[in-house]
Amino acid sequence: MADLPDAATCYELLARMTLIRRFEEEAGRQYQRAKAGGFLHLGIGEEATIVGTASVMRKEDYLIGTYRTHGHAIARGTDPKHVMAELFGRVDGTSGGRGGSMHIFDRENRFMGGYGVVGGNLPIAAGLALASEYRSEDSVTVCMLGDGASNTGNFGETMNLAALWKLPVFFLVENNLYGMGTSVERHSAQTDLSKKAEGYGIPGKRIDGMDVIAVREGVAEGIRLAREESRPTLLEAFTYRYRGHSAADPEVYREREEVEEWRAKDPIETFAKRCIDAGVLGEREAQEVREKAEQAVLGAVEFADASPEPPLDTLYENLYVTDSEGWYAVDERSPEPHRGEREDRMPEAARELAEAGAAYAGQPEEPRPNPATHGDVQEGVPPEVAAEAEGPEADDDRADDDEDRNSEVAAETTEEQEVAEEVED
Ligand SMILES: Cc1ncc(C[n+]2csc(CCOP(=O)(O)OP(=O)(O)O)c2C)c(N)n1
Ligand SMILES: [Mg+2]
Repeated sequence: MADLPDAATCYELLARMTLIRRFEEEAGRQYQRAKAGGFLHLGIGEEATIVGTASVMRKEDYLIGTYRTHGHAIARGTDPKHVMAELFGRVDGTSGGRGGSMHIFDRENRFMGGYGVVGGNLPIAAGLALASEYRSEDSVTVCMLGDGASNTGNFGETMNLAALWKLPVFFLVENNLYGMGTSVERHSAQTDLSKKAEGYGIPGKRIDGMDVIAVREGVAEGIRLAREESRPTLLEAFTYRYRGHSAADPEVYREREEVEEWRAKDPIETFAKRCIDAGVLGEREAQEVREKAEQAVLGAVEFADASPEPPLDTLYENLYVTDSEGWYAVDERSPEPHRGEREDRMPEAARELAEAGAAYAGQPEEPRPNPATHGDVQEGVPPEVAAEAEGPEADDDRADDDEDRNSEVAAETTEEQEVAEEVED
């Protein structure tokens, strides 16, 4: 067993794990009270893997995770108040209340999310690492993924490029033995997940993910290899979630005894006991850590409760569509399509539409213009800005143009429909 670090580090590790545990218990409670909406995935039991990893990262390193990442953000330094506000869907949330539990994000602390698509964070991790290299930055990207995510196509593709391009990235599989209700034996042909990336050139090892010190040691070495030698590696950390996959899991796939067996290895209790037995921490400090966590979490709930809901007329902010021509703010906010970067110049119509309660309220029935081929995307100037410059007559011309454009689109669509009907016949 690896040696304990100094007393201050032990205190911080215990405090951070305790805070995350208490935060998640409270998040579960608030979810039951319908304060938090959407889905809620708790990582209670997995704190040593999370905290051990974050504790050996530098400030400039990136961490990217899955949808079970309240603790990851807190471990990275995000104030629990902002994580709780995100769960409550409030403006002071880490994503302005737009993302909820699965999309915690904190650019400042380099916690890069928060992804609902299993394995979706892997290529992004490779991209972050590539960006660091491209900019000659010394930062490493730590990518955490579940056992289930190791079965996705993204896993193989990312491992291949990470090895091929020698990216400064490190992978940590949080193997909690299940992907939803399916055990590793039933979802992966190769059950030793540390071997799963070997064929791509990424060697792996297995560690005890319930032991915060073992996690620190393993991850520190992985980060060192990534930073100093540009060698991506993988660790498989064995851990366990005491709660169901999400808040709506009847847990018919595992026995109560199994959960109890893992609870006996609780990462927080075992670490606290070890520190006390070794004389590194006292009972008083262990108690202090619990009290501080309690205060912080109650403060977070109070803060989240007091934070306002996002205003109605911001409903369409930060929503974009992309196509081969570029990216655009959703054009339902006003009759004209707009480039995404001109979103702040949206006309008053946005508020009126939002208040009317429907995205298409007040919109003509006929097919809407395509942002890629019509509107300010082509003109290069938002209509309201162009109108100001050109004067009121120009506005009338534009209205005529719009009419022609709409009838052209309508005609095209009718032709398309006719062809489709013929094919069906
Ligand atoms: C691409 C994709 N497929 C399926 C799902 C549905 N899904 C959500 S969570 C999950 C299990 C993932 O398990 P694992 O990677 O082990 O993570 P854990 O939940 O155990 O932390 C699945 C299949 C999804 N979100 N995305
Ligand atoms: Mg899992």
